[in-house]
Amino acid sequence: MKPSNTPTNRALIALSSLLLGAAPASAAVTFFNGYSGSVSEINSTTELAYTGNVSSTDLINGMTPAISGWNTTNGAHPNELTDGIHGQTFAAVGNTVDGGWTTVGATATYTLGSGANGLGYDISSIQTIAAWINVGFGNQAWTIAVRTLGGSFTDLATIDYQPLGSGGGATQVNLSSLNVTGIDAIRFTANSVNGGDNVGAFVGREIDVTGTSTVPEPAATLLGALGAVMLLRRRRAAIAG
Ligand SMILES: [Ca+2]
Ligand SMILES: [Ca+2]
Repeated sequence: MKPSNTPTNRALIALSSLLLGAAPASAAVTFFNGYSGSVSEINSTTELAYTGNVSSTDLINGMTPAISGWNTTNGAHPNELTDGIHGQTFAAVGNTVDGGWTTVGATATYTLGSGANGLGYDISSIQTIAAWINVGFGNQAWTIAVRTLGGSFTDLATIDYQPLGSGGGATQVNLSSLNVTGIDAIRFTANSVNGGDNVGAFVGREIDVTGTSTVPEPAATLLGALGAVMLLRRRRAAIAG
């Protein structure tokens, strides 16, 4: 946990924000079901500020998610969330929405499969970027759920980051040092932003999920090896005796 995200610091930040009348500087992130991690966030009034932060090599890059509820007006599509680029401003690309335009409750589910070791995947970090030129569409709020291999979806965390108010700009939230292991799918559900104005929607530009195939627990492997050594010793002792 970074010092800036301690409960005390968060409380102080929230208090100073209230006193100054400014938008909250911190993303509100809540972890569920024993999951934990570190949280950091940045925001800018410049729509394309985080163009260079997008990954094109993360675990879900290039994936086509199972989707429900998205707004696909003006070329918007949730596939933009995993295309490896941030996307341009509306007017620069023929009045096209170069991102995933949410509705409240819209979902994108990425199926990872069982991985190289048949044990699913460990997820170490998640980065979400939202951006738009105005109307608070650069704010973001998500519920993230993961499915353990052979199990069902359980909530990992909720993100609520709305520092832009009804203005333009970009937000980026990073969850890191996550203790997610053995999952075969991850689901993002869009929640309401902007106090419900603009139908509670925002424009996600990219979701990057970093992880690796789950490997067997080193402790279990070590215990297995120790057990084999003990067994050998007993057999040798029995033969010698
Ligand atoms: Ca994108
Ligand atoms: Ca990506």
